[in-house]
Amino acid sequence: MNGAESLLRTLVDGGIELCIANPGTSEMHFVAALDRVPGMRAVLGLQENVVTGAADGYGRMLDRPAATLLHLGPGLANGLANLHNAKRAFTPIVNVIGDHATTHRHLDAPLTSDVEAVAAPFSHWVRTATSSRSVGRDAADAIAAARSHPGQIASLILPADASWNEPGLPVKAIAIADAPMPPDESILEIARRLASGEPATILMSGMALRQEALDLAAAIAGSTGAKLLTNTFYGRLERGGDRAEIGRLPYFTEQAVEAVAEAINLVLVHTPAPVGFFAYPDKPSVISNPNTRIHVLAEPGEDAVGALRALAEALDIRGTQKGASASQAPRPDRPTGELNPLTLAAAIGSTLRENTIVVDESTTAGAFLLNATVSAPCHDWLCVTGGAIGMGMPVATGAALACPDRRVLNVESDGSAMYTIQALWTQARESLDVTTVILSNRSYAILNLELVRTGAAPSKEAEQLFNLAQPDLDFVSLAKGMGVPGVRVEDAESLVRSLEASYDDPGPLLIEVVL
Ligand SMILES: Cc1ncc(C[n+]2csc(CCOP(=O)(O)OP(=O)(O)O)c2C)c(N)n1
Repeated sequence: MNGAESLLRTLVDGGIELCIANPGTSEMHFVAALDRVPGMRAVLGLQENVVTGAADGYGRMLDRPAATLLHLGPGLANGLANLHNAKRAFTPIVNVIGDHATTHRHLDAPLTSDVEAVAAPFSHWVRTATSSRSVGRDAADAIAAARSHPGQIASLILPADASWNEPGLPVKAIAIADAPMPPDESILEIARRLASGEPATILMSGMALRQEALDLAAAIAGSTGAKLLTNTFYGRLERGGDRAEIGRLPYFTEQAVEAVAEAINLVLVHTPAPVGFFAYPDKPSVISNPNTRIHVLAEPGEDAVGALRALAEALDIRGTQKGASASQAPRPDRPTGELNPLTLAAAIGSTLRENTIVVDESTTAGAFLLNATVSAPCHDWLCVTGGAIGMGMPVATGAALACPDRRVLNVESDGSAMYTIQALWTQARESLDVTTVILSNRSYAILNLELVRTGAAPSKEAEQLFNLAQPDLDFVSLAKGMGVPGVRVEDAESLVRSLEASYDDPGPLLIEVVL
């Protein structure tokens, strides 16, 4: 057995069943070994930011890592933006990054670079394998790092000779410890603060946005009068149906400041204290009121459900009633007429089906989506966690690979779509049930807003740089060229019909919504 095979066997033994890959010459022995190792599915992504984004979507849905296969420093560099989003989502991923053979590195051949240095800012764990004998151990350590709490990015650099040399020695999976509980004293202190009746907000993200944690938090909020909010962007929120409703901290600084202004106590669960997404000359960077006391109920690596249960017990709240905190708002009616952000949201809200996974990279045109879907049947909501656009189509692809029995609805603004549009090809090749709704406003619309908000002067150049018309992008043709059927809709009735048709028919479909 060579090093590559031992690496693959170790990955499979560690529960990694999917390798999303964009390989090159230095990864040939890894690719060849795939045939000899049952249990590993390999899926091709046509650019590395598709690969890393798909691994993010997969990990967010299953809470366990996929592997990526990337080609030296440049291949990794292409995938960094979505690795950044994955890191911000606490998604577990094991990157396998091929590199030149150890005997070749000193020659500075064209593809040579400092791969560790490229990986480091976007990884929690980085190691370069040194021999075929130790690569199995390295892989087991990488899996353990990725699966530790909260999920982590582990990057294992694989010199070609560590791959092709023999012997390779597979290593058994390392047991992962449960997430630790936060200290009792801090839970009791938070219970005292919440019981005092002082205005409080509980701000949540990470694993606190899963149903059990949400139900506990809603019971705590209901009994103490605290307000419940998610941070603005999160990896995955379980919502709809009988799940507890939770508001969202707004994106714009002044609205976010307003949302938490009254809190005397701000309780954080799996999220840092909120800060402005950007700095502006005349706006604060810190969102919370300077008089607010900030309490950490559970750090991202700690047990959020356990902490919320302990807090509920300390407050003498016994049990949660299923559905008690679910939204009572009516679902929107099927819209008719002109397509705009409101009718778009109503079309999605009125048709969304049970168990759909929504990947939201809708930017400005999606402003009403969360409200319009709050009373839809149970579904999951995935956001751009790190602000690096171009995540939606890859993450949707990975979520569909993770959950083949669920429909993925990717609501995707047109500018963001163009970063990683080749994800559609993987969706077609793997027959994935992904409905992509392109919000075609032919603009980087948010940048027009931000130009004004930063106080920069509007200019002709800016107008030109934020405008995606001339030529108009033809998304239906782009999709067709990658094997995905597409339809362009120009009124709300057609959008509703196309959404329902896509939910009924297996495989991917792209719907271009002309706004
Ligand atoms: C990787 C990356 N590059 C550039 C940006 C800057 N940026 C933020 S939003 C945006 C345009 C978004 O346009 P679109 O997706 O069409 O949404 P719209 O604003 O029109 O709703 C750009 C270029 C970014 N956030 N991330």
